[in-house]
Amino acid sequence: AMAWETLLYEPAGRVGTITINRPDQLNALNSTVFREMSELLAEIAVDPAIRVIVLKGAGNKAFVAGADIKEMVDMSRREAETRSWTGMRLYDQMRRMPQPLVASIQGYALGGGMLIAMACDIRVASTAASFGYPEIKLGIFPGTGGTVLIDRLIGPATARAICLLGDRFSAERAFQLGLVNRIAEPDDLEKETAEVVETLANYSPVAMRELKTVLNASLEMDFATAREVELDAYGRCFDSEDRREGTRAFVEKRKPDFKGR
Ligand code: CO8
Repeated sequence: AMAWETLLYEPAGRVGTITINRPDQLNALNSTVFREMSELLAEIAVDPAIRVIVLKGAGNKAFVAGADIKEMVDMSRREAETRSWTGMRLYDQMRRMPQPLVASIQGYALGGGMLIAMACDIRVASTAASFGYPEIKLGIFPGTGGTVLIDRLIGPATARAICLLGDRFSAERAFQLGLVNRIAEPDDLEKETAEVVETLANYSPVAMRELKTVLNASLEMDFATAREVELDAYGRCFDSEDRREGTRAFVEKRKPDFKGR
């Protein structure tokens, strides 16, 4: 296993847990985090043992308090644009991972931190977590695809208010908006995350991968094109041993044992 400067990675059984590990900076995303996340995900993508990825932040205060503002003070426009590309490519890479990603959010998920949570497939949050896009207070806005993505995920009226006002909102509110899929008392976050993870870890990795392909296409393409992607992905999925196992197990009234082929 590699040693990372800003990340911890713990593979255990079918689950790979990534912790963004800059707790004294509230896990702010600096250029090293972006680079290391991308390298680590590239390794996990080709590890067939790992069926689910959990993303969390170190410490109990923050999931991720955003992109690193200290790096931005003297940054040129060119550097900022390059950085935004790097960020967007990371968020795309996360969505394109064959394995589902589950964000486990115990504290602040702000700006680029809310965005990295939204690049995960499922979000579980503690009632102590809080969310928001505070960028407008810095004289910028969520420029790493964040403005466009939130608009797609939760609808334009609320997305606009979140971007323009920049205020923080609770996990309960995030849950109401559909931004968070499940909320838990702080002490139960780990257990509730583990439940979601176990569910995902037992499904067919083939179906999971193909399904994510279609959902990504739907996010990014027009209806007709996305449906063509869907038909293709469904065909590939239907060709799998896992599909035979899943349907057969139903008929035989037993639990399926998916192999990932
Ligand atoms: N960047 C850098 N350092 C940070 C960040 C951050 N986003 N957030 C917190 N820190 C640091 C603080 O500076 C402080 O460090 P130090 O001890 O060196 O002064 C340490 O973390 C602890 O933070 P606080 O003392 O501020 O803790 P509080 O409990 O008082 O406050 C808050 C917690 C409310 C979360 C507060 O830290 C805060 O407002 N943080 C900034 C939140 C924010 O504005 N996030 C958006 C950042 S911009 C962004 O994400 C843009 C995305 C688009 C571009 C992406 C390019 C790839």
